[in-house]
Amino acid sequence: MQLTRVDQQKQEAETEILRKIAYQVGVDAETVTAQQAYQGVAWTVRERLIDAFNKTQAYWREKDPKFIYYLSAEFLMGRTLTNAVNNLGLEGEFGEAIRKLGYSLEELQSQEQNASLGNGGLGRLAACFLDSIATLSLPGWGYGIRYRYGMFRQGLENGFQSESPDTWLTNGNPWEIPRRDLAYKIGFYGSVQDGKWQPAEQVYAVAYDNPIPGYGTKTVGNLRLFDCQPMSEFKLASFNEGKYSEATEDKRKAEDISAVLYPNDATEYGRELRLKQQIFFVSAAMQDTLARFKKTHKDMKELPSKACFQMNDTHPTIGVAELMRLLIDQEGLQWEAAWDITTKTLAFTNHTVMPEALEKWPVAVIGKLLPRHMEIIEKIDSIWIESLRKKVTAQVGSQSPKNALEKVAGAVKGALEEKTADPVEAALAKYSIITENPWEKGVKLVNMAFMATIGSKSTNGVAAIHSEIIKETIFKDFYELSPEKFQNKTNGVTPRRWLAYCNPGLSKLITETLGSNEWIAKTDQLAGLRKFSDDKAFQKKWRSIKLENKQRLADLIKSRVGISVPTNALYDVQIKRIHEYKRQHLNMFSVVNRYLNIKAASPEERKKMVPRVVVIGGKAASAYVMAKKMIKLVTAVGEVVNKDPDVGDLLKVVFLPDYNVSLAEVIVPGAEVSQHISTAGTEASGTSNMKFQMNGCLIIGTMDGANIEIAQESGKENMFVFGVDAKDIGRLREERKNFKVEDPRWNKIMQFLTSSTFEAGLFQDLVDNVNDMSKANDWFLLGNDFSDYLRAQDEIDALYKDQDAWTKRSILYTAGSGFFSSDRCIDQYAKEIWDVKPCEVPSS
Ligand code: 26Y
Repeated sequence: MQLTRVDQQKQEAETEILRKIAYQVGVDAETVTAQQAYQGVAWTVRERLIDAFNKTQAYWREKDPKFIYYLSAEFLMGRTLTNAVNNLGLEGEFGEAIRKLGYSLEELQSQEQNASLGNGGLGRLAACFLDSIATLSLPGWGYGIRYRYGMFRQGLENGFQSESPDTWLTNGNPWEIPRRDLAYKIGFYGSVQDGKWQPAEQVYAVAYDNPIPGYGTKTVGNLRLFDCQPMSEFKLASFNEGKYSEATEDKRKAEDISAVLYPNDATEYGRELRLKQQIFFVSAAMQDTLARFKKTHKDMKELPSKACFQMNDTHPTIGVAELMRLLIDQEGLQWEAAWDITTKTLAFTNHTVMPEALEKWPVAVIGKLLPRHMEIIEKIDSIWIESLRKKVTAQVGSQSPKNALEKVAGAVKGALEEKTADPVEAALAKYSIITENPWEKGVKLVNMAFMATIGSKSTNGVAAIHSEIIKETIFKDFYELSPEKFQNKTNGVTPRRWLAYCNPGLSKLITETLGSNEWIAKTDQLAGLRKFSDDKAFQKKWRSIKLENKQRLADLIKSRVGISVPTNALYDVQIKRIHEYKRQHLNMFSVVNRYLNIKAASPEERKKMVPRVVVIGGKAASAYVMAKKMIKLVTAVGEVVNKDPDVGDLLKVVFLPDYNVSLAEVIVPGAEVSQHISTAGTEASGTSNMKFQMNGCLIIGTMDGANIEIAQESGKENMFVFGVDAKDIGRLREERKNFKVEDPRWNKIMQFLTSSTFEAGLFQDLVDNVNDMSKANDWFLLGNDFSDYLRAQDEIDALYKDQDAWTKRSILYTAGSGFFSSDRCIDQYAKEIWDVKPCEVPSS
């Protein structure tokens, strides 16, 4: 019998997988475990990936297009199997073979370790960006660190967070290609003589390529991660002398560099290690890029037409000095030429206005670890300040100095008003990269964000409001000088992972309804769902898919924390890093309020209440005491509520430990309302809000970050908006000292949290922080937003009683989410910052 082409492909896939199971995994197909089957399938998919990867890279070498290099300390990739199978269009071929082994793709995928090489939003954004860069066939690579241990694993001990190492590489990693022959030298310490740096220590950065398949294209991009290795593995002489630890000391020290993400910076060694990591991957990335560039180009001046480095927050910004060093010291360029190239090749994204996250390295630390870079930074700073001084002087001329100075920058005006003795110098100091530490006299710091802005062609924020805020605050003076450099690029998320693959039920319904699956690459088409939002039959289908997803989430909760949650309750979710500005404690105050209401209600009244399951997930930074206390708040309140027979199924409070990408892929589709309740002006953008929106989950939120644009796209009237306005925050913070929350419910909650229900004093500090203005100032304004938040919560309950009205809104959320595809975002970066154009391998 003649086999059809499809059958033939299926058979080939099966044969390949069985070979892998036999010879790579080394087991019998009859007795294969889920992990072994996963390995067999993954190593097979890897080959398909590499075929397409090699073709793409060869094509790009031939065409020599301009590349974008995305420099990021974080890449929160999650799992690869499903994404690779689907993006490569292999589900048909592989599905049957997997079933024959006795498994489903989902079961095999659950065997894969998450690649958690990131903390949160910024790292996941980088991962979504790689997906879109490949999908749009843009020549581009990501560059980062191959951390041996990713984001710590979170457990619970007595309701408190516990941390253990993330040993994600223990089963091997089928998704990477080690390039042991591709290693770059990275130097540290030493001295500079005659402008030449002699490092006292050197390590190797060894490349590992991680192919990134685009969707609906043959393009497979690359994430190149570097592993740190010593120059010499082993000192045999030391070993023979019986100095065993000395024999391997270099290896251990080198391996520290790529060991963990953000080593604790409480010690000097830790701080140095962080800076070592930064120069490590940035230098390797730049050396790698220049080496490729030089194969086909002689003149370094062409670099800006062939490469753009996007620096993801301040972590890679030592790159400004590194590119200058490479161009001057290695390539022999003059300062001016090198500066011209650098400022045309680099671009910078800011992701936060939180002062503690804006890196400032002590001059002493950089000077010791990277003496040549420090020299370069000092020169950049002095030339920069000199150029400003010239502008000021030129403008002073015959005019009154005050007016002339005002033209140069608002900062001068401030200095004049403050009646500073020398307003020009005072104003110029505000622009300086090197500043004195306000908390430690005599200690000088390098402001990395300032250096990045000065050394880049563009600086962008990540949501409309955030991009405005940075122009008015941290970069105010720079914005006034060069407004044309400042841009907004509202974040986006990949609709493949965050809708098509994580929510197959909804995805199928959308495809059927719109008549094709084109929406997966053209999310604008989701707007076509609007006209079905009132259609009762469609609403019913929409709801039944939500119910299935809620069941999946309920099963997950049961298996992870042993709590049974009813599926007829409203699923209310807040998942993100735990932080005071994100206000998980405000959420818990409302939970306590709900609990007290249930307790006080009659049986009749209870019947009218809408049952709620509140799910909170997220990790607290290991040194962040208050965030850890907030986790305890969730678990402790949960314990009281969940076992109270008066409450029954009316309220369940769940803390899901070890929140990560693959957990989010189950939580997001199952959520009905999600919370994005940061103090206005503090959350740069948020990206989980977009994922929830895509999956038709309603949002309760403040007018902060991308919530504002989500409200524009899906209708503000459809969002549960509350809270004070970002523009009032400054004033309200000043008025806090005399502020008192008048709402009686607030006091009841504060009393409850400090009552004997909990261990004596357990939440006193948390309560004092927001409630005792003699001790603290409620910096994140929970008191100001409290009553309005509860009002919005009541609106949620009321609407849920009308399931048709609720479902209509849910549909309108998905219909309005098209703008938040990372494809749209990356298209804007490519056109408005990078000047990089698609270059797709032609179909052969
Ligand atoms: C160096 C250290 C202090 C540090 C480590 C991690 C500083 C910052 C970060 C990470 C920041 C981050 O994840 N920011 C988030 O970026 C997202 C993507 O743009 C935004 O959506 C989100 O609002 C922002 O908090």
